[in-house]
Parts: sequence; C-alpha cells; structure tokens
Amino acid sequence: MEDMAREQTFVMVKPDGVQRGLVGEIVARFERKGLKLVAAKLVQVSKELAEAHYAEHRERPFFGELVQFITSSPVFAMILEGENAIAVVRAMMGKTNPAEAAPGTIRGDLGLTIGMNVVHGSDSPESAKREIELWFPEGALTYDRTVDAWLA
Ligand code: RTP
Ligand code: MG
Repeated sequence: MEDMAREQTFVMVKPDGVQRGLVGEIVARFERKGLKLVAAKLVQVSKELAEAHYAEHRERPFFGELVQFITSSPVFAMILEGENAIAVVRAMMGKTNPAEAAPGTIRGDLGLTIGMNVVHGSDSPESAKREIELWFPEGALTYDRTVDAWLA
C-alpha cells in the first residue's frame, strides 16, 4: 500500500465504554467501516500515562477530573489503519459532547455527558504519531487481509 493518504490513528474505548460492555460494539463499527485493526490491548492507565496523553489540556479546569476518569478502570487501546483513518474515526465518533453528537455516531448513539464520552480518537496526524508512540512503544503488527484489494 503506497497510498499517501493511508494513515494510522490511535483510538481507545474509555473506562465508561469498557464498564458498559461496549468494546465489541465500538470495535465492530470500525471493522465494518473497513478500518484495519493493527494493535489492541486492555490497559490500566497510570497517572503518568494519563497526564502525558492529555498534556495539551494540562491548564484546563477539567484536567484533574479527566485524569481521574481515564485512570479509574481499564481502557481498550488500539491502532486503526486505513485511508484517511484519522478523520474517518473522528467523524464516526461524533462531537466531543454526546448531547450534541449526531445520531449514528458513536457518541451520538452511546454517550450522554461530556465527561464520559465513551471513545477517544487522535485529532491530527501529529497527535496520532505522538499517541501511537506513547501507547504502543512496541509498535503495530503488519499483515495482509484478503479484503485489502477492495479496501484502502
Ligand atoms: P478526546 O481527546 O477524549 O478524544 O476528546 P475530543 O478530542 O473530542 O475533545 P478534547 O477537546 O480533546 O477534550 C478531551 C476530553 O476532555 C473532556 N472535556 N471536558 N467539561 C468540559 O468542558 C470538557 N471539555 C472537554 C472530554 O471528556 C473530552 O473527551
Ligand atoms: Mg482530543
């Protein structure tokens, strides 16, 4: 796959999604879309990892609550790959506040409040690179799917 638009993005099902048994539903949506799962693991997030992941929000009033929430129980972390994967995942997630997220999106269908919005996805190529290195220093797998000729 030489396509320049082929991207990898970091995605996680947040503690509320794991607790509510929504991992399968969320992974299934991305798989059905055609995105390729190249890494995945259940992670009990440390305070250090949470603070590094959300470093851009360090000065925001909700930072403490955000770190507390994301470290409160395991998250399901993954790397998804495909054509325009970063923007496609963000579109499928919906707006940050589930109350404003369109029906049909993950947050629009499965979330209710901004503090517990079910899912995270990298918001730019720079974020994706940083987050993949932070969460998956071991890297992703490379493998061929028989459907790769039909999907990007
Ligand atoms: P995420 O990083 O978790 O994928 O979410 P996002 O890009 O859609 O939103 P972002 O602006 O990066 O905010 C990160 C998380 O902080 C919480 N938040 N709370 N109380 C508030 O006003 C507020 N604003 C943001 C949300 O849980 C959001 O996912
Ligand atoms: Mg964000």
